[in-house]
Amino acid sequence: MRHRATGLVLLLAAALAATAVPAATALPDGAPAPHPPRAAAGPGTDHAADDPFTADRTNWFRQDRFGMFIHFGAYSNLEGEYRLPDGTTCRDAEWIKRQCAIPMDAYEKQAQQFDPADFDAKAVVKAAQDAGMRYIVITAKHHEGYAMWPTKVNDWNLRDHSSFDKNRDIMAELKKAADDAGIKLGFYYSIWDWHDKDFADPATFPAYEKRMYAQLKELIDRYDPALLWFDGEWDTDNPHNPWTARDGERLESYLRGLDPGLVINNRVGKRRVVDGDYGTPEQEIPAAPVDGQLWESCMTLNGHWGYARYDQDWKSSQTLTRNLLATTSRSGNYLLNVGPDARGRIPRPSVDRLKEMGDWLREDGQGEAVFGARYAGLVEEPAWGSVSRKGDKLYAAVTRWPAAGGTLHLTARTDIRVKAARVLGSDQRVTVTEAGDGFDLKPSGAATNDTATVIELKVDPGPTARVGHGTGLKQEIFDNATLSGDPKITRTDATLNHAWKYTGSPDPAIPADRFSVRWTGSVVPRRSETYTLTTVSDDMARVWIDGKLVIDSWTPHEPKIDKAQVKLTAGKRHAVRVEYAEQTGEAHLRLLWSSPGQEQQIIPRSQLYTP
Ligand code: H79
Repeated sequence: MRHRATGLVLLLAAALAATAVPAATALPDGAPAPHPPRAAAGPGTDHAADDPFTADRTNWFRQDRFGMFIHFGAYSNLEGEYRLPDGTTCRDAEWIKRQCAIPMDAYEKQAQQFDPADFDAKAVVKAAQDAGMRYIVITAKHHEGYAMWPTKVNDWNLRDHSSFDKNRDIMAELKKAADDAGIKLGFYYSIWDWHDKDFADPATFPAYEKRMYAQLKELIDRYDPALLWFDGEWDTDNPHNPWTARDGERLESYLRGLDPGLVINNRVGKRRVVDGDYGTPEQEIPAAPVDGQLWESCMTLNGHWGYARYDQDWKSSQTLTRNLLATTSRSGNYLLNVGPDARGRIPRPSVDRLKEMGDWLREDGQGEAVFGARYAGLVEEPAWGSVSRKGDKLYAAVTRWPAAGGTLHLTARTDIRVKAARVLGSDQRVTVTEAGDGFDLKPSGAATNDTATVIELKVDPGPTARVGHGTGLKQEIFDNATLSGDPKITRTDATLNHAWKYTGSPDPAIPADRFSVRWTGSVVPRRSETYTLTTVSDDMARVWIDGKLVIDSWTPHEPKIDKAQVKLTAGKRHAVRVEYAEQTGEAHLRLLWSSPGQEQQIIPRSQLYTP
């Protein structure tokens, strides 16, 4: 049923496009276009927006590094505690409805009392700014389904179901305050919905999905968010969650049609490397840069996301700042959460810790180690702290300062020279000597603070050849899954950066299933180093460099990452051949590289040459 309905809508969209009527204006008032207005999906569609590692679109996200998460909803009104019929108290935070088995009518009744009159957008933005945070992501709707803006889609929202001032709109207030402060605003939106009666049943799910699209369009139209943070995409019951990767494809493409500038997290789909713009480790920090993806770790300040009156177990600002440094040094972002109380106030212990983080970041320019900085690459991560890189500077944030006369060793991953070294906020000298597999740093004085003392190293990262003038690889496309016979299409492909997903294919003449592609030519690195080649593929891929098979992932698979280490020479043309095959279902192929001196990215067009 559902697919038939989708087909009809597609036909309608095609008819509209054929008569050159802008789809957006032709739709009934308020009805969301179920497909992107710009291009109908189908053979020939490539859903890859760009390379998130290098795109202008994601530039702010890659530089800003530090954001504020805000968990605020009808659950906040309970402040984490619910009195059960037997007189005992059940505790949780944003999951309290589920974990304490609160009946819907009782939950709705308490939400009717919700009056966050003390929510002060300027104070929230100030807390973020004092922390050094550059963006804010607030729960527009959590799993409970309650909308924190005056949605027209239903009455289960802060204006229509609360004791709050009907003339206020906290999202509009926050947007205004954030804009005034130059801070970006994004929205968290849970796909999983415990309140909407149509959600759990696959037969009625399309009706829910239509309302979800309408709500997201409201959020985009009214508040122009920089980012959307989805959640609740996983397979689960109680209630059942029908969300599929196909639903994710449709939603992501709809949203990008509405606003091509959006940054979207990977939970828009099924939290895989091919979904959205970035990965979302939760309550953990990956030990190294994440393969094939930008990423952002979200974490709590105490043990809960939503306000929990009983939880006073706050992390120290020292721990939090070190977490931020570790995250940045692996090219990730840190999204640190606050949970306003029933009146809408951020708890004082949260504000205090955020302020202390900001104080550290502002002190002696230590924020240089974070903002605009990324994975060092040129050196190994030491046990005594973390190292980030910004241009020709390395920032070693030392958490274990050596005793007087002691040294800090750095292992070099490539041939670099240290030209100067200094401690931020101190006149002491840092002596640098080559030692073993790298060099030793010997500071002459004491640590400047207890959180992390930053040594700034000016380095010569070694020779890097100029940007090439390549135009891409030769691409041969076959209308079968086995690279058989003559290619149907032969052309030049600028980059191997493709997300054909379920509906797309390399060309309108190529079906969405059962096709294959071969790319040939040469790749020219800019540095003489050991490169890591990374493919993201579904269904099958293999890669040869200089005639040698280095990635062999020729067994049909779901979206998957494969890697190979290859020694390449700067300026030299290394023969490359990539083969790809799609049988049925989703189709993806990306080819990235990284090296000690080259940050992870899709291999750019300039470094690819046709045979
Ligand atoms: O919004 C925050 C969480 O509510 C949400 N994601 C972050 C950003 C989240 N949803 N699910 N999970 C996190 C993981 C699920 C954990 C569970 Fe449980 C363990 C669900 C049931 C047991 C945590 C503990 C929630 C209730 C009890």
